[in-house]
Amino acid sequence: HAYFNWDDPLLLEQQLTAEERQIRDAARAYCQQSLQPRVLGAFREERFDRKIMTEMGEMGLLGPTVAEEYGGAGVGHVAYGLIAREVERVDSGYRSAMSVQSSLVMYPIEAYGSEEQKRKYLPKLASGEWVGCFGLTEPDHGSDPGSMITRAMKVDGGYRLTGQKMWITNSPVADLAVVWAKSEAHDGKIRGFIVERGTEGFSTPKIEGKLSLRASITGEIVLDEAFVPEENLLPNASGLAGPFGCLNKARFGIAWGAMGAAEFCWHAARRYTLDRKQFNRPLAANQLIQLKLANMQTEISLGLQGALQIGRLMDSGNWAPEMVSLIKRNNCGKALDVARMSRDMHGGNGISEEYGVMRHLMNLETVNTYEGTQDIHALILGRAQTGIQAFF
Ligand code: TGC
Ligand code: FAD
Repeated sequence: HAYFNWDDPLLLEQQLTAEERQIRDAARAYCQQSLQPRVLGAFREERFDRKIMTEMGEMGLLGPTVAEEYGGAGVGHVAYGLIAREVERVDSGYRSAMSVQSSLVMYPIEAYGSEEQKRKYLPKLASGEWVGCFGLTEPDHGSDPGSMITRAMKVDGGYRLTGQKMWITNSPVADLAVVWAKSEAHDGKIRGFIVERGTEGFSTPKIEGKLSLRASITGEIVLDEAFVPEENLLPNASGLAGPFGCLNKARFGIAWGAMGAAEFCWHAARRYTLDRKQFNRPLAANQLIQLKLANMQTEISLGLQGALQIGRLMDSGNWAPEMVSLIKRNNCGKALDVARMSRDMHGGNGISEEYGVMRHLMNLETVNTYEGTQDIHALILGRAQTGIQAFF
């Protein structure tokens, strides 16, 4: 029989292609060498280093599934997931910056944009020369984005957008925003607009004082009759299916990313309990500790296996959004449990920034909430199996 790898019990490694392993190894090297050393200061000082986007662009980590003719790498969803896992092994905030750019900005431009929009924006976004953000959530409409109040009014040559978006990753440093608004010229349907920095009536105040995702920059988008030319309307998306189409991709990446953060916390707990002695023997010699390590190993292996399966189904075009809800919900919740347990197993040291586990724990609170909360995904799955809508 096969040798049992404690850190790869279900042999994920063997299920990857040579190209996927190569992409993963390059991403891991960059993340460990360049991101890991910076994260402690960034989190402490609530600071996002804009240069990271340029570095990620150089490494080919932005929009990896986007076609090569538009500056992407044209690789599959599993490769994208593997990148998210490596980035989030360092910090969920860095993964946020990456996944917003890839899944929520580049993807909608590629999937719903005109040829001119793709040629104008995608290469700049792929290289990290430009940063993008995605404005769906509003101060009073989070889980229920269909009730948004941001409006687009038709005027000569384009639209005037008015409204406010809240909790927007990357917005204070973004060169462009993909903004979702109800358009009166399109029967009040939700449409996507590309709003460029410098547009009069468009501002992006930073949100300060986050206790989670401090290495990621978050802000508002304020639109005060901001003029958007006709050519910046995304022509091929109408209704909530537009933004949700992007969320499917981002949620899939998050399911992988959360497992990266969980793996960090699991490995840290194993190392720490092997090294630390109490009552004259390693903490890891106790049954209670081994039970916790076994639970971490089990949940992470199953979570990764689920994410891999959905990645393969996405690549073959044989997937449904509910599958993504299942793994986004499960993997975020399990990652949060693993991080909490690891923090506990580190004793007093667990609360210190030096060990990183409390930072992951705090980050995962956001990861469990954004892109559809734990309970919203339960309602999506509940509706799919009962046929009964329980949101309202
Ligand atoms: P519902 O009636 O279910 O659907 C309305 C229309 O949308 C279509 N649709 C989807 N299409 C593609 N993929 C999906 N996953 C879809 N889900 C729904 C649906 O077919 C329908 O189309 P049509 O053509 O018939 O109109 O809509 P609802 O209003 O009842 O929705 C309820 C609910 C809860 C499912 C939904 O609103 C939801 O998922 N809420 C969560 C909101 C959310 O996830 N927000 C995320 C904001 S972005 C973000 O957090 C980025 S953080 C990233 C980072 O920093 O990493
Ligand atoms: P609410 O919708 O008010 O939910 C509050 C609680 O009520 C939750 O527990 C929820 O599960 C529960 N609840 C809601 N409705 C129901 C119901 N029908 N039945 C039972 N329980 C319910 N958004 C963007 O558009 N772009 C971004 O880039 C972005 N980045 C983010 C970055 C950060 C750091 C954070 C914190 C958020 C970000 N978001 C972004 C917003 C995020 O998607 C929302 O916070 C999330 O969708 C939840 O919405 P809400 O905060 O309004 O919570």
